[in-house]
Amino acid sequence: MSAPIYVLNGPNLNRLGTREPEIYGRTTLAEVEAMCREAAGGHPLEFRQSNREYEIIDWVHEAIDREAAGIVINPAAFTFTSIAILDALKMFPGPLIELHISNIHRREEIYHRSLVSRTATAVIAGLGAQGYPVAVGAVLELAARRKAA
Ligand code: CA2
Repeated sequence: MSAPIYVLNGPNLNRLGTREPEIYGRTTLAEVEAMCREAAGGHPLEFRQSNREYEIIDWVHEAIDREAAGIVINPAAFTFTSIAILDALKMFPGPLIELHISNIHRREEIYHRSLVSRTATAVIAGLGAQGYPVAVGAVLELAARRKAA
């Protein structure tokens, strides 16, 4: 069994598709998960969401211990506040994609300074829910390149 891809989602994203559709669209998190599984094409995938910072940190540690193929993370508001999540992500040696549904740089200033970007391999922002399968595809590609190197 190959190493899983982790797709981690931060606070409030369990409400996706129910509020502010002009910013976040109408796709629910369950639909996002299905899109990710399709993009993974049978590759094992751990798809998770939490409103608790410590839980996300524990999942990053789990991904490190399981030598995950890659991590896609939408840290939501923790993007801008959590040095603890940044520190955990810094320990992950594989491909790490920071993902935002909205284009955070077009929004208010409080959404401009990502801490997570300091360690991300790449950042996807503004593609809507479609960014998730794009990110999963990128992780598969980057993991294959890493394996071949
Ligand atoms: O665009 C994104 O994906 C964000 O990571 C979403 C976060 C925001 O703090 C980031 O700056 C950008 C907010 C998630 C809030 O989730 C909602 C879910 C449903 C309805 C409204 C908000």
